Amino acid sequence: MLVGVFVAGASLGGAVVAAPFEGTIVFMSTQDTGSWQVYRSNAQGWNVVRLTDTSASDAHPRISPDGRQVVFETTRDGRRNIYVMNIDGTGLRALTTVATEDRHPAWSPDGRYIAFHSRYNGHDNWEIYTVAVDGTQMTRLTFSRGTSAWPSWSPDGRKIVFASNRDGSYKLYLINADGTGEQQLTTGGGNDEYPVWSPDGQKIVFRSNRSGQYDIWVINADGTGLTRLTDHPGEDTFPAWSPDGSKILFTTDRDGTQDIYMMDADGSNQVPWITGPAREAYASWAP
Ligand SMILES: [Ca+2]
Repeated sequence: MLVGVFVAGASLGGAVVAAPFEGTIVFMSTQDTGSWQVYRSNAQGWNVVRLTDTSASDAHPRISPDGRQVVFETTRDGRRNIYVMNIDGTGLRALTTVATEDRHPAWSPDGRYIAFHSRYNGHDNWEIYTVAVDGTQMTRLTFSRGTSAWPSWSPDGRKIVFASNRDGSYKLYLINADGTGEQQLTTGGGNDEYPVWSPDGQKIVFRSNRSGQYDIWVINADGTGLTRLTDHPGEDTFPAWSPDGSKILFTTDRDGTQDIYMMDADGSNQVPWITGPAREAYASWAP
């Protein structure tokens, strides 16, 4: 297990440690093997434990809504496939097979399904799919001429937000979880990517370079209220909500190598949360 060089942000900068945050964070880091592996910490960013140990890339983990499982993508079978494991790293099992290439899994709010983007062998077109957590019921949701990627479920389970470059640059789109009712959410210049739906269903946080640099932005789920949350020449990416929606974790290289930061949901109080000399990225947080 990990001998940590990670530093928890709440102790940096002489900041007073606030009341403890509750829950569990999972993220990915290159610290131990040089390739992405999956890690777990408490919500303070402390007690870091490595959950995977392969020569492959185990990337883009997301913790289940009940905090008991982790889904991630792995190259351990040669191509990228979706795997699920228990929160302690046991019970590892594949959801998808080497016939496809599958990335960026996301849990449905009831924990029964995984959305991800995939391309079949020989196809260069990424589309949004869902699959039940037992590996059955694989369903293709999108049929566009461009890439559709990075799905995230609404908390009521009815819709999925994703990004697509079907009209040139990446914009956010909504689709019903059964594949009907597709509609475009964002417009304008630049790329809008990595959307994540807020726990209260009202907002979608994402990264965008519409200002000329990659920052974290948020928009209401009805398409109003587009707001920039970060403004830094470094690359801010991979936003994720705290379970109560009051905080946002994100990944940034503003200090040199990728680290995980936390901020209030309005963009204030940006502080390092999980840092280290290697790359730490793609946090998600469950109760
Ligand atoms: Ca780092």
